[in-house]
Amino acid sequence: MKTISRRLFGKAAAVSAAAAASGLSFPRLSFGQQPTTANLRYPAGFKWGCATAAYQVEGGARDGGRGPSLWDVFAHTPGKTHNGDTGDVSADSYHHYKEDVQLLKNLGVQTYRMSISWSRIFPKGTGALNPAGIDYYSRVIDELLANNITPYITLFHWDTPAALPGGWQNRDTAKAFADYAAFTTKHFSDRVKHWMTTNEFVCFTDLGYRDGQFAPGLRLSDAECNQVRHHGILAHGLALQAIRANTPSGTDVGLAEDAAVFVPVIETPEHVRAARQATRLGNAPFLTAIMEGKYPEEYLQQEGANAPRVEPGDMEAIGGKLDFVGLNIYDPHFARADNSPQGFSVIPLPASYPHMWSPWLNMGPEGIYWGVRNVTDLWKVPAIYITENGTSSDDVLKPDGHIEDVDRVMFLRNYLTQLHRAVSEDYPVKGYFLWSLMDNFEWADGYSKRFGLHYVDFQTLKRTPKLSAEWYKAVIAQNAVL
Ligand code: GBH
Repeated sequence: MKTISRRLFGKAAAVSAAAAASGLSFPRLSFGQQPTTANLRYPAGFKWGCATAAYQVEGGARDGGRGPSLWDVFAHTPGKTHNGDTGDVSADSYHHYKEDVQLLKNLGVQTYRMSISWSRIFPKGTGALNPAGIDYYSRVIDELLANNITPYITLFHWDTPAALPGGWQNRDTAKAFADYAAFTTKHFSDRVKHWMTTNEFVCFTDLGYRDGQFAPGLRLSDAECNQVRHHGILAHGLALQAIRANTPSGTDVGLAEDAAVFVPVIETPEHVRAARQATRLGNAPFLTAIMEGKYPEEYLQQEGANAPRVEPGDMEAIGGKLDFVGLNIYDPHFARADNSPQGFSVIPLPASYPHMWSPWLNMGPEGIYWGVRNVTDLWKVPAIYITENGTSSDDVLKPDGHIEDVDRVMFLRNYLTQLHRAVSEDYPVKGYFLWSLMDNFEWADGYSKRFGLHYVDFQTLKRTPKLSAEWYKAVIAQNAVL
């Protein structure tokens, strides 16, 4: 990767030449000249979008023949979610999808990342199809296309059909997922050209089966958890093969992964190398295995007898070539070079490290740049999308109807400024999906954390744009960070 593009270099040279001629070194642009944000313009054709996920926004949990998912079961189990909240109704996008497409249209986005609920298509995960579920997504897709919005669809955002025996402990679930992926992508292949297999392995494997904090709420051993992880990436690999076999050329397939992001503590070559190495090993069971078609030796050695059992053909499927890698970027880690055998250490964050309204959401705009850079430098991926980025905020709907989420705008402005650096250095970032279009069911946090550009009153289901929606609309219109 070039470290600085010719375009940027030319601009910098012109500015310093002008400064030299005038005998001034600062400021680079004097008052009344071109605004600085003009330097933060994105290239023509950059795709702006918003993201949501089926269980988080749809509601209609028992409507249209939908089968229950592990998240229905989990959320209905006392003590598992904040306040006992469930996705039964949520923002009720199942019934309000036309209104939601108008929210997208008003923002001016070119793309929308949504997910399909597996158990709306196959209520039991396998076997009998549910025509009403297919019809629902068909109408959503048509509505998007009629409004000039390109759908990017995730096939699995954690809502495993509850009827599948053993969930992700069972290798057959990976095969069932590939069958569902084959059917669904084939069925919609005339209208949908961009697919993501899975969203965030760690959240439906480790958090569900080892830490017990997400569905299905189990606390299994390391060996069992490694096997669940393997079934997760196997599902991705088998689905990738199935989609390739069932869709015409010109169909792009990727995934959406919250790869652990490592920022070098200081941007010097040794720490940059450390951050890259930390990225490779920190994502060993998931993205690294997928990008390299094998588990790193270091991971297998570390897990020893607990390492996953792998069958012949698994790693070939898992390592299948992707058209794009989707990165969900939130909180960063910091890596530094050291003399340990692995050559780096990860810095524990000081208690004073700033975070957003969700306590885990440490603020780290550089993470979006380094996430892109580390992944591209390690694996030479052809295209990257930021498939999620955004923040919760203590949004208050004031009597005048305004929600002034300046903290969300601050967060997004800084992340998009850092993403601009990646784009300027010619890293292959094609688009950005903001999480989220509207407030929704934030998993174990229920409705206590709002991530939307639109405020949802969960009693009346009224959507109200926040200040951040107004801001994002202006960013999209100008194709620049404002
Ligand atoms: C994404 O996960 C999800 O894809 C999306 O569905 C979700 O709504 C969005 O982020 C916002 O959270 O409770 O301290 O144990 C982001 C990665 C991994 C972040 C799990 C929260 C739990 C932290 N998430 N993590 S904690």
